[in-house]
Amino acid sequence: TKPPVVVTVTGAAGTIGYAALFRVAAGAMLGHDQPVILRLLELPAAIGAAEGIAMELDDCALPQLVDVQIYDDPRAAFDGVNHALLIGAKPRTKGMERADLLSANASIFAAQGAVLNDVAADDVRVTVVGNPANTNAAIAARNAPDIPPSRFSALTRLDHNRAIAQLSARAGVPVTAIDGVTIWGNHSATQYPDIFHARVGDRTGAQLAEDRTWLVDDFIPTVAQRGSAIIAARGASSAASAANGTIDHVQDWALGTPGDSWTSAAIVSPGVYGVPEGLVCSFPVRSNGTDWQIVEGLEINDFSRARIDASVAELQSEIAAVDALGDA
Ligand code: NAX
Repeated sequence: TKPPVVVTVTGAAGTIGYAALFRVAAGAMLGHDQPVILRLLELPAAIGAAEGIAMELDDCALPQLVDVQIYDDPRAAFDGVNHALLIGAKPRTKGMERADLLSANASIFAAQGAVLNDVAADDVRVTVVGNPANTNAAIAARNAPDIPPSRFSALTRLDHNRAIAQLSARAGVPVTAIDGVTIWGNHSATQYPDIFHARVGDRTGAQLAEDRTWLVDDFIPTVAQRGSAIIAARGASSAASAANGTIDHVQDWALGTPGDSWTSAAIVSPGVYGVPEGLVCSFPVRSNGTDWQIVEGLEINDFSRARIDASVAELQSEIAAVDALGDA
């Protein structure tokens, strides 16, 4: 059997953590032949809840789950970690300014990046889910000078999956008949779901995009504002679908994307597609099982360019706000 992989989940007792842990432990993320050691990192106030989750994980008697360990100390939780799922973050509370949210999270992710730099496994891969996810990932990466920036990513796979689901409904084709969708930019309302390179059954995304009213007034806002629609309907933010996106993201990263198909992930920009180097921006990506590779050479039309630029401008303003506050 393979040696176990260490997966550390922060915010493990939160709603996304709870939805993710059981599937990770059951082999949905790294494969059913891959033993896993789960490390749950939580704030001291949620350690009791994490202990309850560990009891439930025990009670599943899962064959691939080697051990469950609970921590409130990041240094211990990240020691030797292979996959860090950074889900825990400070939520935006009533009356909180966006700058305060950025600042509070910048402190958390700067500290976690520095600790990962010191104690993580040499092959560590980091997936940031906690919001503002892109900027949190950028902050973590720049506080981890010994870890290649390519090992840091932020989740836009939920947005990607939402776009596929909307296209499937629109075109009346199964999700498996859809490929070549891209989420560009920030995991926020400015994100741009690009279908111009997509294949949707026996049609192309470009053909569907000829209906500009649908594209502009329906498809793009439905995908970009899906999180708010879920909150309005459910009274709570996306949890199981966010956990599912996280698992899809890590699975593709660790096991590789199939064939020529691509997915979306926010990664540190090497300065392509007009995205300044160092920003953590969502791109079309493939994985060879080790690294994400940006799909290069896609033609970006004016419609797409304006929307990508707007989301990139938001990413720049987030980093500028963090820098102005001097927290990270
Ligand atoms: P919850 O509030 O249910 O859980 C968060 C958990 O994190 C809590 O248990 C808290 O104790 C813990 N925590 C906070 N700071 C921590 C720290 N410094 N170290 C360890 N644990 C810490 O939130 P949940 O609904 O699970 O959402 C988690 C994060 O995901 C939020 O920031 C949320 O905005 C973000 N999301 C990101 C998505 C994405 O696609 N990138 C989509 C879903 C979600 O909105």
